[in-house]
Amino acid sequence: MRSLLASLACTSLLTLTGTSHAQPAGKPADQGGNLAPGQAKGSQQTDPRQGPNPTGAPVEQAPPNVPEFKPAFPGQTRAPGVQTRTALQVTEVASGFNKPWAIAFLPDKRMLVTEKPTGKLFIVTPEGKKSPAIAGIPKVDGRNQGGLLDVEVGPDYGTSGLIYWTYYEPRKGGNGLTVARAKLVDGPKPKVEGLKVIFRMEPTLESTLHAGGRLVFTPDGKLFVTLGERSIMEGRVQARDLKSDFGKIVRINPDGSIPKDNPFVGQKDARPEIWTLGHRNILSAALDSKGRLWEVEMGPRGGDELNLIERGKDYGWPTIGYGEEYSGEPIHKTTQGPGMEQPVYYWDPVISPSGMTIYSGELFPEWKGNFFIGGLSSAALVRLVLENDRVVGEERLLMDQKARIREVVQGPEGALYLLTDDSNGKLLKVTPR
Ligand SMILES: [Ca+2]
Repeated sequence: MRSLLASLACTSLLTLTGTSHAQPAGKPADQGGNLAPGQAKGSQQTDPRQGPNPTGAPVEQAPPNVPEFKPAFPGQTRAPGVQTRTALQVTEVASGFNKPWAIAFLPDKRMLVTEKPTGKLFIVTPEGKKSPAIAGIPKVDGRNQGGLLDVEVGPDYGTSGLIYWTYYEPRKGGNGLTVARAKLVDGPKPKVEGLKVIFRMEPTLESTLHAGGRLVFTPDGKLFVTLGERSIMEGRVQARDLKSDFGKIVRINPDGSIPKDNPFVGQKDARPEIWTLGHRNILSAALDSKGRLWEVEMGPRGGDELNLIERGKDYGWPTIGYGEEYSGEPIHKTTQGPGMEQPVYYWDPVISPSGMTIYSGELFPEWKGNFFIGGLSSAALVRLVLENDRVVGEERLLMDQKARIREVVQGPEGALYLLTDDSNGKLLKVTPR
């Protein structure tokens, strides 16, 4: 383990990033127009969990890609900038991962870490020692955004030994996102056995893009799987089609069966696993302290979105949104539509979100309840402060690392663990200095 030079106070970080958003903390901000409805100016300061915020201008100062699209409500984008007061220590736990994608903690504090293109899964000790690749993981289609993606430790791991993972599966006629589970057999040469595929995204289509692939277990023992719409037009047009899994969040039981209380069970021409529809590509998803599911989805140019996920709802892609094609061509006629949900927040320009955790630890009391999102193109750890389900503050952390952040997970002791998206990807740990 070695400490990086970059163990800096966040206030210093902000001045070192080279972006123009830094503003002295404590300066009264003229951001009243950005407060959510019903919030009095300055009311945030009464909440001891969150300290003095907002403090400054929005962290995003670049011009929007789609200026003609306006927010649906104040504070839906460019929330006031906030600054973490705790000085941060960034420690490199391990490196040498080829485009690592996900971390999951075993009960003994070792970590499972996936490598996207190679399809390899490792066990990593808290000291950074890496096991040989776990044997028995099926072959993945590792091109582009496919490969071995998320991994989770089953809720009954203590008795069953079951782990769960997502991958782009090579299939006859194309490929698709698949979820498997198996028993982890620990030891010097770890392996999995008793493998069972519990879910296959349908239909099969040939695309190496927009895989989705995050897994989230709920306290009541269900499993959410986030699914992309494959990017190519043939897939995109299915994002609001209930006959297709593309662009959906699905909810299954851990054995792959379908919960009877899913919203579209029994509906003609609808797949019973679907929980919500109208998504583009979801690589960030997490539960809050109330057990509610939130996701941040990769949007088009100018259209990354934070959404609160509610049973059976339609999140509008590709009909509504705030972005445009990367070519500059329009996608949406409008940002709002009947029966379609508004994002709680959006980014224009985008952050390229991947990985997400809602902080519940004790190591950073000022971060309680805050959202942390990995930023790929933004090369930042994005922190959001929410009140009453509205974003009231945004911060970009660790920009001095100049790394694409693929994953953020809270460790058992309350530290944040990150993966950087690189052919020499690093496993980093963030603690108070
Ligand atoms: Ca949407």
